[in-house]
Amino acid sequence: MAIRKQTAQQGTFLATHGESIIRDAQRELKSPARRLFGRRLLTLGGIALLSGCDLTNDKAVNTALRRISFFNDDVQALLFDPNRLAPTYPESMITRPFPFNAFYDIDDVPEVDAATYRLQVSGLARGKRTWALDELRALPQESQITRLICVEGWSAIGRWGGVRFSEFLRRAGADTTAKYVSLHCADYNYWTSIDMPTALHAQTLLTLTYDGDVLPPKYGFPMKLRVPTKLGFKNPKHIVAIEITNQYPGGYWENQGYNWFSGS
Ligand SMILES: Nc1nc2c(c(=O)[nH]1)N[C@H]1C(S)=C(S)[C@@H](COP(=O)(O)O)O[C@H]1N2
Ligand SMILES: [Mo]
Repeated sequence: MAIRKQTAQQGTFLATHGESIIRDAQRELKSPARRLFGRRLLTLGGIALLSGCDLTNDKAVNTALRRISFFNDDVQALLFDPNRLAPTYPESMITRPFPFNAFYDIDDVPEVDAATYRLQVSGLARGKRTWALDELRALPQESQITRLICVEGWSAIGRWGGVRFSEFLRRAGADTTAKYVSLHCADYNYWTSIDMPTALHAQTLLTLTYDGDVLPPKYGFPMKLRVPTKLGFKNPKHIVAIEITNQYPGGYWENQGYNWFSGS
């Protein structure tokens, strides 16, 4: 499938597969997974982020969400430019309080024990396989303020800090010519996967903090992969295992009909 191809081919991806993506979106609206989302509007428009429009307020976002549903050529060209950075924002624009979202209620957020926590790396990697939290905290950290866009039709701006995922993968000895990175979570087998160009993207961070403090449980303690070029559901929280692989890994939502690419 075209969505599994590498960065250079992503530019032409939507031009070729736009119709099937629209079909996917229509299927989403009918799928049983849709019901889990309650009455909130599901829109494919989340990927508007990636359009690089200047999404500085909710009105602009909504306009973008509407625009995207038409999938005109301009939007397509913007969306799937792999060199494009997700927009960043000033501190004054952070959404407070930042929303919580998962496929279960906030009361069911998993409690991960920091002392015994280990991140496992498997698959096509020759480096260190098991990482304790302190070892991850000792890696070079950076932070960014970006917008998380949920496929359910809301978005919010937040600040996350952590290790560049490309840096982590390098230290883990990952084979960066592999096609996919899959990410498995502590909460009831949630998982997702991204293509290697996205994993290596400069803004993809393995985050350990939210707004300057240790990432709280609701936002994914001990760690959330922040991928601002992708929809919210491709930003896994509570990651416990990372696999580098050439086999298409799918994901929790992806396997229920969400478009795997879901971003730029
Ligand atoms: N482990 C895990 N990660 C997850 C989810 C989840 O249910 N479990 N939900 C995803 C979805 S749909 C969204 S929109 C964001 C929400 O992140 P937040 O709670 O920090 O706002 O987390 C994503 N990552
Ligand atoms: Mo989401």
